[in-house]
Amino acid sequence: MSTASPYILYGVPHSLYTGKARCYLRNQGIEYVERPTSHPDFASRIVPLIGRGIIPVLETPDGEVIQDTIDIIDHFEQRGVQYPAYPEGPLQRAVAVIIEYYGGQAMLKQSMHYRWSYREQQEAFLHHAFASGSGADFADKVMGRMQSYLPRLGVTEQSIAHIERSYETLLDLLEDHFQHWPYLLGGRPCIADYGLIASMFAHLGRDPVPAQIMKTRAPRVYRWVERMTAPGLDVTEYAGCAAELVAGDRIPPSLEPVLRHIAADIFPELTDKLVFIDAWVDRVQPADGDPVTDKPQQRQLGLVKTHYHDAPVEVGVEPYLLYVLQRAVAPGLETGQVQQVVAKLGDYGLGKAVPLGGDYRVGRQNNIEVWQR
Ligand SMILES: N[C@@H](CCC(=O)N[C@@H](CS)C(=O)NCC(=O)O)C(=O)O
Repeated sequence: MSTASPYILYGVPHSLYTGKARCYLRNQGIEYVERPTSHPDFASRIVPLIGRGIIPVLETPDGEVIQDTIDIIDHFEQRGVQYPAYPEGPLQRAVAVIIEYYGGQAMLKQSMHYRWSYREQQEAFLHHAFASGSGADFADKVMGRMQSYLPRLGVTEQSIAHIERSYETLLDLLEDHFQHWPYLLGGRPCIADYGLIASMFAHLGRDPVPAQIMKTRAPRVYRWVERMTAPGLDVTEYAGCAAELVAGDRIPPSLEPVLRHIAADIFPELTDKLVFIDAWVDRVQPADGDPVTDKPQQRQLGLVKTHYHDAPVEVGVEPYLLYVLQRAVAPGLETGQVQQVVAKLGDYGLGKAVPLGGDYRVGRQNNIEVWQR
């Protein structure tokens, strides 16, 4: 047993983003302890440091406090890990980051819909989860707030049928993929798996209604969820599969339909959001280092009218999406290589998922998203 103080992960079992960080820690074999948000240190010490009530938060043995799943993962990537999360091949990297965006941002439609539109059927399960963190009275308040987010995520009467069809299609396509590979890009997890697991564990793989659909419709997908939450690589049924990504920067053929499905799901909404952010920056002209919103707990710049499949929706625009997607282009790639990657993404309808150009980026300072000019 090691005596050094381990990493501390503040989070809760039913939190989408805590799941992403937890899977990473477990898959990499990093020693950590998890503390719930009800731990006295969270309110007294961590929240004041982070500047907003948000999870997960990682505290390192040196006392550094890090919020955001990307920054948590990058903290370990920079120090070297057993299974590096970012593919070295530029196409695989771009695909992986786009899948990360899909699982962690775009799929909030699916995950929040199944969690809150079926609240009645899941009340005991959800109430238990939310009360464990914050007590019964507070649980009702938090649950009401979470449920109130649905319209701004694009979950409406008109879009719900599309959201459910999308979840079922994704399950069918992934079920086929996992016949061939234990992870999205081959024999070990990468940032694509950590992004997709965000929605696929805490909400869709765990809440009673969507988990039942997953288990009955797509057993191999459920096994991947189990695999992602297990320590190390849990790949017993893939004997002979090396713990490597597919060689030669290739995309596994069984993943290609998944990528086309993602394209059909994220456009035109993503483009409309990017245009909205461009226009906002043009109008407001934020300075380098300015926080992206006035208040740290506020995530959205405004609402944009767009479509989810053929349903009209009006959705909140989070600059954070740029923080995620800007990473699709590997650092140091030359223009020609970037163009090649974008052209190949175009084969899947994903060419416009990589935000290029513009005289600004979204970075992070002191655990808050800021504009970079
Ligand atoms: N970009 C953040 C998102 C974290 C996040 O949204 N966490 C949720 C729980 S899963 C939260 O703390 N929400 C608090 C709230 O909305 O009030 C990350 O990747 O860590």
